[in-house]
Amino acid sequence: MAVEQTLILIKPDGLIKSLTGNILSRLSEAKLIIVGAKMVRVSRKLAEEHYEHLKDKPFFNELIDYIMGQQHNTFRVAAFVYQGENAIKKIRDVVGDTDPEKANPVSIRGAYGRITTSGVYENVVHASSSPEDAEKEIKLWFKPEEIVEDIYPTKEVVLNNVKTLVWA
Ligand code: DAT
Ligand code: MG
Repeated sequence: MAVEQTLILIKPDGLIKSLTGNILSRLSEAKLIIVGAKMVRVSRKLAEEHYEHLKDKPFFNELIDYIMGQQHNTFRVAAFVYQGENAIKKIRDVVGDTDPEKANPVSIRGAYGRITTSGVYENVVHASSSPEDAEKEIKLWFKPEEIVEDIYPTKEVVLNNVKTLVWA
């Protein structure tokens, strides 16, 4: 089985419900290692790039507001990169179905998610769904120096006279 990386986000609803500890405990059941972790203030640009594949959906604008923290008045998201064999499926199994009502009740989304009256799935966490998505998402949310393993090729560029490592 291949060693994979996957991006996990604890969304604003997970943070205001004080679920960070519970979620990390549940994720530890997958027996993976954390290779990156930080708090992020999500810009509109980052949100729109992250959810680019959904830009034609009727719920897109609300989804962007949600991940930015507008709905919960808390402008932060916790971001993690987990690594290990079969990491993407192992994490998606613990996280549960996208729709909190369909998700297994013992999964993170089944236990803690809800559907708002306007129809947005507030499903507490994000988890990458394929190796291609994971690579795109990790490169979007993290700089190479913020990951403690060499996971993707990098290159050195000069920015404002300073040598900086970026994703190749
Ligand atoms: P996932 O987060 O399980 O990978 P996705 O990438 O299809 O699911 O969608 C991203 C987010 O968009 C999802 O976490 C919640 C929201 N969403 C998806 N489908 C939705 C729908 N039919 N109604 C409301 N929100 C939806
Ligand atoms: Mg997805």
